[in-house]
Amino acid sequence: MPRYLVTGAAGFIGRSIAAELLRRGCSVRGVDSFITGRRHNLIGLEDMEFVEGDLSDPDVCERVCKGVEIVFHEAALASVPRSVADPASTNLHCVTATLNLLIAARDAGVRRVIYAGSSSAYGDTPTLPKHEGMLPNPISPYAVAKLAGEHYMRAFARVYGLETVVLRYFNVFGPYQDPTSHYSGVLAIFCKKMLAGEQPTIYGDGEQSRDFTYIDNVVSANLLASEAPSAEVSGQVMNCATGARSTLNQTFSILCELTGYNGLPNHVDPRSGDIRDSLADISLAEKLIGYRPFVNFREGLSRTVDWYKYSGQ
Ligand code: UD2
Repeated sequence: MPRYLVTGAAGFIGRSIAAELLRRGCSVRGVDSFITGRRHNLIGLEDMEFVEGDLSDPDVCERVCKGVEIVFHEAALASVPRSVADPASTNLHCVTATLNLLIAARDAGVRRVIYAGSSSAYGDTPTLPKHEGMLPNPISPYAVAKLAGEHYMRAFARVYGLETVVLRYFNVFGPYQDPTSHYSGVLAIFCKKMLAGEQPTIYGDGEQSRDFTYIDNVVSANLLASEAPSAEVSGQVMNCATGARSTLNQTFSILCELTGYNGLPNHVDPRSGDIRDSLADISLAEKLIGYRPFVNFREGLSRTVDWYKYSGQ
């Protein structure tokens, strides 16, 4: 029986966690519905037991939790604009699916669930950096849905004694992120377009900022969260980020250097549901699990551009 379950294993973050677990010789089961996950992300994960299924179906949750000790719950419909266009689907695949998974995990005797939270929980408050003691203030249906999942994690820790850890991710990017949907993360879209010599679109003036976080940092945070003593981490919520921010305009300039693109961006109206600025205080994760981002933004961008260039994706 596999010891680890990764949900959303054909998605960008899930496949990256699964790959690292396999590299460490762990036995891993993955589940994905392929709503946003991609079959070719499973290439290289042949040693993983894979189940195709949708976590909004409780039977799928029951099946995949069987015999597992630790769950990395990465499956979600991750996009603010997608949730604005279709809040019910976001609720189904983020909230209902998470609740189903928690119930199945509890019933199967899973020891710990690590949950992919989102920095969107903080909303558009002016205070920077965002720290976990701040009152959540979600402004998009996506942010509400991801925050609801966090609350379920804490409630299941409290009420049923399931160990749960929430990592609030700040704009994760890197290899394997899907660049093909207009709901994709901005850096995946920009890398793909600019390498192809196509003009990227910036919503608004480009002065909005993000704490962009390279995937390897996020994978390491997950493994640390899985290994930390229960008394330190169970029921906790902690930021997972770089702890530095860049505006989209600055990011565009760096990408011009890295990709050789020499055009201008196309500025259009700001996007509905968007947050202006985002920056994390990462001291809690450092204290509780020893997390430190070891790949900075620029190095991460450079690796990401190289990956899109040479992988043909
Ligand atoms: C939110 C969360 C992030 C994660 C993500 C999942 C915040 C601060 N961050 O990311 O942690 O949960 O959702 O999807 O809430 N943009 C352009 N051009 C494009 C695409 C995007 O200008 O072609 C802009 C967009 O308007 C936004 C910024 O780039 O201001 C980042 O957008 P995104 O969709 O990559 O991520 P975001 O911040 O909604």
